[in-house]
Amino acid sequence: CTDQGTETAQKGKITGIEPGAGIMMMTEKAIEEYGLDYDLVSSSSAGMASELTKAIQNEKWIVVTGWTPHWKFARYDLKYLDDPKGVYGGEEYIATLARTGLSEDKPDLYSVLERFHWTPADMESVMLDAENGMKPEDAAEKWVENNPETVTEWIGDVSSDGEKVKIGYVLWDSEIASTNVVKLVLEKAGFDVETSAVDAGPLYQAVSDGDVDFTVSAWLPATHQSYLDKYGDKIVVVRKNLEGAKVGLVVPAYVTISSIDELNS
Ligand code: PBE
Repeated sequence: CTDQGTETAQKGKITGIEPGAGIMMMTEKAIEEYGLDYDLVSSSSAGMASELTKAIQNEKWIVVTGWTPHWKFARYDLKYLDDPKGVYGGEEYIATLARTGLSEDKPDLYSVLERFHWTPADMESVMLDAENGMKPEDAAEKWVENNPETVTEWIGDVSSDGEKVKIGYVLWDSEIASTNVVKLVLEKAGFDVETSAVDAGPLYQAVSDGDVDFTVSAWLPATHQSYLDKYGDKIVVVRKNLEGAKVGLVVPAYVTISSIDELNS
């Protein structure tokens, strides 16, 4: 393998993110199903991104757990490795999940959630501003200011006098972006919003226990399938809030292989 980036130091390693992420379980399965001679090393979303940046600066070989929407595709020339065994599923969507009883307890809030949906380009623009140095709240504010009609449509005729709302999420860049936008929109509608960031497992647990009102962070049908299997009977799927998402193994374009089954070659 001398032509695919000359450095082989990172070979044998897949740079991962938080252990509870669906993409980490999928990657363990990919290592097994493709018989890969690789270790999945867990990290954080931010840690994965900085290792990717470092590798690209030195044109080093690297493979990371990646997903779309994500700012990294705007910033770098990257590609997904083909997945002929379909371990990473196909097209994913992001869904809003509510605790049971939310539509009866807080119908105004629930109606906003029934309307909230946006596009990968929307989410990516918030992520990119945050990556370029804006605070996530400010990046969200910029998007809200630039999209007044959409925001007005989501809010509808809802006007709360400070009803308390709890949103759960995970510190994945995509969910930092969406959660900050939804928080701001609900505040515009008069709600008193609290967010809490936890790992994926505890997030599903919190929605099913009713410790949070909702999350906009569910990746389906494949990525979080095991969580939904475990907690789904006490969770309400409100709607898809983004279509056209994807997860998989991602490499810089200068890495010459194109498929997961070439990783051992
Ligand atoms: N992600 C981003 C998450 C969902 C959102 C793809 C890293 C995962 O569970 O894998």
